[in-house]
Amino acid sequence: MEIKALIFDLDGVIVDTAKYHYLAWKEIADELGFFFSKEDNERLKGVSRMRSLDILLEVGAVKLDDDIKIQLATKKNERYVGMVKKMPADEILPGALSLLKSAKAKGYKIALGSASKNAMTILNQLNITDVFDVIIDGNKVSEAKPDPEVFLIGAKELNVKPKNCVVFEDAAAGVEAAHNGNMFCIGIGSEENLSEADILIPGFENFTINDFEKIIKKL
Ligand code: B16
Ligand code: MG
Repeated sequence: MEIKALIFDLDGVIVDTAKYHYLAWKEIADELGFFFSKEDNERLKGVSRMRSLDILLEVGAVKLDDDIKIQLATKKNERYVGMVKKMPADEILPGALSLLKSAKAKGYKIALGSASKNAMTILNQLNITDVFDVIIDGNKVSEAKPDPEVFLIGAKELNVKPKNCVVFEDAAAGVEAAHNGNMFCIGIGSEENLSEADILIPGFENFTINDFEKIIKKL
């Protein structure tokens, strides 16, 4: 199978923003009077902001009207963006920049496929906006992962067929989205929550473009 494009999720694949999401959501939970653990936070990975709030409220068994929920999500986002804007560029995950650059140098098209509406802020903060040929984020999609929309728009804008794309994802919903879009998916993380991924790697630290090509040669 000929692979022409690589589509990267952002949070958890290129940078660990989950810790900032956690701190910002935890403040909301604290204010509502319940404890929100790091384990609970795992459930928020890859899901949209409003769905994240629903999960948080479910954990605290709190029911709120929609207008209050929008206010809370806005408050959380302001705090989250405040933290992300202070994030140094070297928080990019080990090996990610080198993989992105070497893939581009070899002629692969590169896209971002993220649920985050703050993707541009994060990419600018990391100084890596220019590496991407196409950036699809939470502002450009109407359906959240596991719907394949974010990856299918990415493929379409790159002018590459879905079967010629490989997705890198750290969330189960994202792996499912890639498969729903008929794309091969490399999971970033552990077997525990990514058992559906076609191949699993712990991260990019010891993963080069040559390793990638060895994998796709077998497809
Ligand atoms: P925002 P990804 C996702 O990004 C995060 O994993 C998830 O935790 C977050 O709720 C979602 O973005 C929305 O983020 O509030 O910034 O729009 O993993 O798809 O890159
Ligand atoms: Mg992610």
